[in-house]
Amino acid sequence: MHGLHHLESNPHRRLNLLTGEWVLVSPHRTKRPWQGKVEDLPRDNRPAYDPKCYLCPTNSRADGDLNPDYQGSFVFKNDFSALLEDTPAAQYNENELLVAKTERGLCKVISFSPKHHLTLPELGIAEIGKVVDLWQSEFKNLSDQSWIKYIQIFENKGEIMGCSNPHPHGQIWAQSDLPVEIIKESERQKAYYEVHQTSLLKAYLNLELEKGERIIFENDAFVVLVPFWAVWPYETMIISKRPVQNLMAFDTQEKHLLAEAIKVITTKYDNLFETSFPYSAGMHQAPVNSGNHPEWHWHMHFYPPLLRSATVKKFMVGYEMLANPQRDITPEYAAARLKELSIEHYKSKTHPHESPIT
Ligand code: H2U
Ligand code: ZN
Repeated sequence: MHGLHHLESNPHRRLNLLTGEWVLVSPHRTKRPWQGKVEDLPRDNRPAYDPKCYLCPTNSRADGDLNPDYQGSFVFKNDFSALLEDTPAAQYNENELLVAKTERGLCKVISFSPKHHLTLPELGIAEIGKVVDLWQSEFKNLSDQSWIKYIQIFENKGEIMGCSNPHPHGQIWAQSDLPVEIIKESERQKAYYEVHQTSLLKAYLNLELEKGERIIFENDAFVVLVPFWAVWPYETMIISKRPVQNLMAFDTQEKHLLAEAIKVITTKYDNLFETSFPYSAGMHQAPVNSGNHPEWHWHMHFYPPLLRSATVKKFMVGYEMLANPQRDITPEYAAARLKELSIEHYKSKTHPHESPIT
């Protein structure tokens, strides 16, 4: 068996363990790998309170409700929910050619902080911890409703990702069936568990910890790494060291350590191009109200689009739309870059009064 270095400079494919899909890596195209630059973009002078923001305390939302004068985080039902609770069950199938079924669900929005001008990496670990607490209590409330089978907790950050409002916030969608990414990851984890009686991600994590070359950060409960099969240039995952099925299993200490891991990776992301780093991030966890899922191992994905600077993004087009995702810089290279970056936010260095680090 050859070591990875035999592949490293040649075009090769890597297997995504969680989905069974492949990514094409073309490292020979990066003759001069570090082409990153810090752009001199106009400073973001958002106020701490924006009277027109639907997430700021005391303001009104689309449905006419007033937000309370909240501290910490605040959750409400999305006024334009993509899924609705009162959707009746119905199916349509014509000759197995035209197939459809209704989907029941509900969508919530979580404001991470009353402060309009901050983002996750600019919140203190204790404040991020409050967001983790709210994720946990929302997960509990939603999973208490037996018709809900899957709960997706996520954050869409940055205009480039289609995020409508810079006020720090995330979303939760809960639904009566399993979405496609969860179906893929369920099948792969189940197949591994049936053979090995251990979680796929636990085995993968042990190997990564042994190798070390894709590890960005580690504390007693979580590891942040660039997955071997990363598609996005600076894609990462947070994986819990304990193979738990969902975030209800995290105790107070683990919730604090998760907040720390989130703070570290999002701060490093911002520092990479000295910009508020856009991404879609979210947790994957076991389906609910459908029995025990010992194969499922909690993890969080970060999918950031930026490639070379605050404005140069990777496009998933052409060959990637039609055939296969592809990348140039290797996951090992991305991990080395992210690892060496400071965990002190760049803004707090240049504008120490603006960004609390606690
Ligand atoms: P983004 O995270 O993609 O920006 O979405 C924010 C959500 O906030 C979006 O789904 C909802 C939108 O429907 N929203 C409300 O629930 N109430 C409002 O008053 C405006 C926006
Ligand atoms: Zn706001």
